[in-house]
Amino acid sequence: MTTYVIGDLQGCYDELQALLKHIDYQPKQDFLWFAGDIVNRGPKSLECLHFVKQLEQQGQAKIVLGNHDLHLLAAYAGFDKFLSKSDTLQEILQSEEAEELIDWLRKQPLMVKHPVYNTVMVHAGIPPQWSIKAAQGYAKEVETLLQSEDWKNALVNHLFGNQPNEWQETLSGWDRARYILNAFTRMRYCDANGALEFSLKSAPESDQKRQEAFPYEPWFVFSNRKNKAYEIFFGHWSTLGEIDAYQVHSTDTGCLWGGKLTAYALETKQRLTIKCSQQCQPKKRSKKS
Ligand SMILES: [Mn+2]
Repeated sequence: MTTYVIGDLQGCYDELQALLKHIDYQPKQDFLWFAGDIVNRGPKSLECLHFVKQLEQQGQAKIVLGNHDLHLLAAYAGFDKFLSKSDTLQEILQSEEAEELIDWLRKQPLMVKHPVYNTVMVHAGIPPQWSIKAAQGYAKEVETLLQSEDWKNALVNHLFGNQPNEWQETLSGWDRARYILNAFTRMRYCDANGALEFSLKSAPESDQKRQEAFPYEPWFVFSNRKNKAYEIFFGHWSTLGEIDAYQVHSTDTGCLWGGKLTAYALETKQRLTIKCSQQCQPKKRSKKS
């Protein structure tokens, strides 16, 4: 039995099937963790969402919500003004299954913890000042909002936005929820206190770039990080490359952009990848997300 953590699919269904074949996936024995961003930009979001939902409902997979998954929920809830030309969500929104898919999706967690290992998965990251125990509680606060009857109002009117970008335990109401959701699903760079920086997207591949970004650093590099006792798996950062250091593991290896799709085997600590075809790339190649 192997547990594989699979990086951002973003509608790359054929690549997912090729990856599962490559790793000799055994549906009755193996368990899959999906790091979020199941949908959008790629050509087969409906197939990806349907496939992952089915596995999750059969108890063979877990997923965490990514920013693109939340974007789909918002689009369904009537947030049309945020639908852009690069979105490929119409097929889901117009599908007969839409209501069922959306109702399942909004009940998925922001963080998953392994039942045995000290291992967790989130879409983007966990701020340095949060312990894993605290993070679990914060995740639950926002999951409760998304699972409530009033979820459409929460998403459309309150949960999107870049502020506040700094965390204080005393934050309350929608401000508190917004920071929590942004940290779990959108964070790349922050400062030592967890102040989020949203405009930086590239990888800090050189010392010069790191200096330019100061005081912001990739969320996982801070030496005083309070969640280091756990291995953290995350996606979201397609330009970062393969990181297995700092007790974190990146899984978004840019399949959507013609890079690779990753499955990381928890038990053997092996990274398994396939090269992705040009087919999954968005037609009009715009900025990476
Ligand atoms: Mn993402």
